[in-house]
Amino acid sequence: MKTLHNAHHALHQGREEMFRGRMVPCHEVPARLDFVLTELQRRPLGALEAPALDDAELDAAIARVHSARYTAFLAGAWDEWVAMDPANALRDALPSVWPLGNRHAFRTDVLPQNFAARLGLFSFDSGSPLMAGTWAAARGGAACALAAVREVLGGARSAFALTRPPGHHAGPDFFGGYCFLNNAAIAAQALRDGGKQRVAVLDVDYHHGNGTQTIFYERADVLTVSIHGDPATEYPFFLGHADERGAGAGEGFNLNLPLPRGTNFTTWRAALGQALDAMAAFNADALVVPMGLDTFEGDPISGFTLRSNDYFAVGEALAGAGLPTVFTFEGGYAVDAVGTNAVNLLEGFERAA
Ligand code: Q9C
Ligand code: ZN
Repeated sequence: MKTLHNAHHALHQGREEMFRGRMVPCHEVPARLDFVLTELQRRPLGALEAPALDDAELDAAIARVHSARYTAFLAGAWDEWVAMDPANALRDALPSVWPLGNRHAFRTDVLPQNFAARLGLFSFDSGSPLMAGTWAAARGGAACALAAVREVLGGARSAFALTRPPGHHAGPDFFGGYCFLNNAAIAAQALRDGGKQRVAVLDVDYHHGNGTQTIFYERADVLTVSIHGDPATEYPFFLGHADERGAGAGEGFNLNLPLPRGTNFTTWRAALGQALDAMAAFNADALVVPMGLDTFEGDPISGFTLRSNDYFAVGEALAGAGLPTVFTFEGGYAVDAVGTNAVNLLEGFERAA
């Protein structure tokens, strides 16, 4: 399995995130990726490559998933932030005002001139700082997802897009949950555009993949499945319930498997079995796995109790689907274990593939 890693990831390096009324150090730190890369050097699964960033195809692939006004916002965000106040050059940008949803009558069709307002328009939380290098880092991540898709379309059984910031909370026109561009959705769409007929996305991050769900909610050609902490108590709270089954043509093509905080591997593994059954019934011809390692017992912001050895079995079970598979790196905040856990999963996959 080839790994496509993002050489630009450390350009995105938030200082603090808002958490319950105070600023706390960011959980989503560059060392997360470095630990995975180091472990992959110690236990190689295949070549490690850093895809180039300047590619017109890349912008086209991003535009298949994200709106033009959102990517234009991201591309110019830092300059506008600093233009608001030169002192902002020393601060990360965080939103603090939101238009909320349709039922609140706030308008989202008129683009505000005020940049702080636009930060709110294009986000859903205040935990995702944006800084000078965010756009370049996020775009570098999309490049990894796209290069991983090219590997698989070229006949490889699997490929790994090792990138941060993560992606699965980002929607068509919003960031949040530490995510800016939805790498897994970009990969799924690129697989469709590359000739795969039915693509499944199986999200194993602790948090519901709300962005991916929203992107594909009304489509029958991409099955979205997510196993996650129950949104009744867990982030992102406002999406991820079991009764969200898709809409319109996409009805029946979204499956949420929420599990209570505290869930152990035996129960989690049973949910994975359900997810794999749904995928088999869908008859997918390609698979994208948004791979979060925050299901780990030692994760500081999550609540499942998977152990490092369990990830071998997760990888083996995923390989059992027998599909060309793209992995994207998502959450996992027990930083010194994230390399071991990620490579355990991928090695389990490789052994069984
Ligand atoms: N105390 C991903 O795993 N903050 N994003 C929750 C919990 C947001 C997680 C605070 C967590 C986002 C990609
Ligand atoms: Zn997560």
